Formats: sequence, structure tokens, C-alpha cells
Amino acid sequence: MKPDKPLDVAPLLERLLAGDRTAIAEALNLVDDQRSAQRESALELLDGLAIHKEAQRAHVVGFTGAPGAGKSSLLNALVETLREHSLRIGIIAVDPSSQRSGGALLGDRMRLSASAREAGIFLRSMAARDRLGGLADATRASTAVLSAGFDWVFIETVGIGQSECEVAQLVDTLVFVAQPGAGDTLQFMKAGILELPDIFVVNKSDTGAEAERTRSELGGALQLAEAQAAAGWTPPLLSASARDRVGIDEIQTQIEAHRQHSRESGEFARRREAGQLAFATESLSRRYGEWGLAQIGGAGTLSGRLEQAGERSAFGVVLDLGREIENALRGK
Ligand SMILES: Nc1nc2c(ncn2[C@@H]2O[C@H](COP(=O)(O)OP(=O)(O)O)[C@@H](O)[C@H]2O)c(=O)[nH]1
Ligand SMILES: [Mg+2]
Repeated sequence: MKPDKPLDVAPLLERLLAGDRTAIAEALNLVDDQRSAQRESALELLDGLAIHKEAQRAHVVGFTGAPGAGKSSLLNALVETLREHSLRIGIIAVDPSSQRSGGALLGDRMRLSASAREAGIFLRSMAARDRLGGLADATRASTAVLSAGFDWVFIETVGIGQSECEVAQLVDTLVFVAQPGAGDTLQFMKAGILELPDIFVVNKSDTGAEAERTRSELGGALQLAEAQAAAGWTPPLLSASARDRVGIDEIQTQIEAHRQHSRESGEFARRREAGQLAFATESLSRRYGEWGLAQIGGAGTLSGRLEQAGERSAFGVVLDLGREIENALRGK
């Protein structure tokens, strides 16, 4: 058991920025620690990461889709490919439904060999548990930590609907993995979230006709959705088989193309800003309600404060604003 007193953050931050592997594990434990003494330290660490530009170099990619679509299998194949280029890769597997601490079940499909792990791949599983701040906040904090030490950070999330919106706010590139024959397309159209993913992959192309049908269904729906999207990027629709290692290179190529496009077009910065604003708005309104938010001037104030955060991370800004709201409520 770790001591229940605040941790000295400066040396940890230094080791983290130097790419020390054990520091990554320590930092992930720290930001996941619910004890109040550690929460102060966690915040200090996140603030430290926010002011170091080199700590945000990672490109963050979300893999989302129904359970069993093959997200873990595709990631596994992709990671192997990326490793051939000696890239350092962090992976977060999020299971919103799991109450099992550590989310051990979810990580199962990621069969990373020992050599892969030594070679600079880091896998972290996260389960819902009983979290004060919700899983999305915890995932955001873990992503900030992994971004300090890796070139790529992948986040695997299960689900349709709400969780897609949450992960979309956290990642630079969103990949949707479709399960052949699952009827995802219709559900997605109804939920109006076909606009979110940057890349679509129909996995299990080895199933033949079924995968083909899903692909053309999804293609039709995308053509309808495309009329609305106008960000200069047309989401590609890819076919792949994680089982047969088919189409993996093309997924990598498209992720890299989207990374380049979004950085050059300014979409990257715009999206990170929007994500932070959504995170701050969501955290504060969850705790204090719309009325609480209005006490500090509403959403307009929020984005201004995030813009001028200076040495504070978005987490720090949220804490500061929370205190201001509490003071306002007390009539100070
Ligand atoms: N036929 C076939 N099965 C696959 C393929 N990719 C994954 N699977 C299987 O689909 C199931 C779910 O895979 P998994 O990667 O755990 O899906 P996840 O829940 O989306 O992470 C497993 O039994 C996999 O072996 C594929 O390309 N073809
Ligand atoms: Mg999985």
C-alpha cells in the first residue's frame, strides 16, 4: 500500500518526460487514485504535462464499435505493423460496462508478446468501477499521461451512442469498426452519429458476402451523411480481416493521412480545444448543474478560461472554476 500522503510530483514528471517506463505506470496509478491527498498530486502532474509541449506529441486514435466487432484484434495487428517502424505505442482499453476492477477481461484479446511489451508497447485496461468523475474523465487523464511517453495512443471503447460522443471528444482520429451483419448502420443513422468517425472499417472481410453487404449498406448511409460533412476530409470506408491480416496496412495509411490532414488544416487544434471545452462543461454541469455554470458566466467564460489556462491543465481549470462556483453559491 502506498503512503496516504501527497507525492512529490516533480521527480515523477521529470522521469515521465524522459520516457521512463516505470514512471508511466506510477503516473497512471496516480491519476487513477481516488484518495484526496493523491488527487492534489495528480492534478499537479496533469498541470505539469499541460505546460510541456513535448508531453503532447502523441497522436490519439480511438477504436470504437460493437462488442465482438474485432477492435482488439485489429489493434493487435496494427500495433505489430507500427512496431516495425520502432514507434512507441500506448493503448487504453476502456470497458464502460465492466465492474471488474482493472478490466482484466477486456485486455484479453490483446495478445501482446513479451518482446512487444519490452519493445515499447504499453497496455492499460480500465473498467467503470465506482468513479466519482466518471470513466470519461479517468480516460482523459490516462491519455494525457500516455501522450507524454508515446508516439501513438490508441483507445479502444465499446458501445454505440453516448460513449461514441465521449470518445470522439478525446481523440484526434476516430476509427469505427463495423461488425458484419450486426445492423450497426441503421442504429448509427438513427443516433445521428455517422458524422463522428474519420475512418470506417468493415472487419471480418473473410466472411465474404456478409461483410460485403455490410460494406455496401454502410457506404450508402455514408453518402447520405457526407452531404452534411464539410471539413475537407471524406471518411474512407475500408475492408479488413484481422484474422487473415488483410487491409491492416491500409488502416495505418489512412490513420496517418488523417493525422496529416488534421494537423495541416487546423482541425487537430480545433478539435482538441472543442474536446477540452466539452470535458469542462460536462464535468462542471454534472457537479453543479446548468445553474451552477451560469454563476460563472456560462459556456462563454469557460472557453475563455481554457484558452488562457497558462500553467493549468483543463483539469486544473475545472477545479478552479468549481471552487468559484462554490463560492458564488455561498454568496461570497
Ligand atoms: N472471422 C474473423 N473473426 C475475427 C476477425 N477479427 C476478430 N475476429 C473474432 O471476433 C471475435 C471478437 O474479436 P475482438 O477483437 O475481441 O473484438 P472486440 O470486442 O471488438 O475487441 C473474436 O472471437 C475474434 O477472434 C476477423 O477478421 N475475421
Ligand atoms: Mg476488445
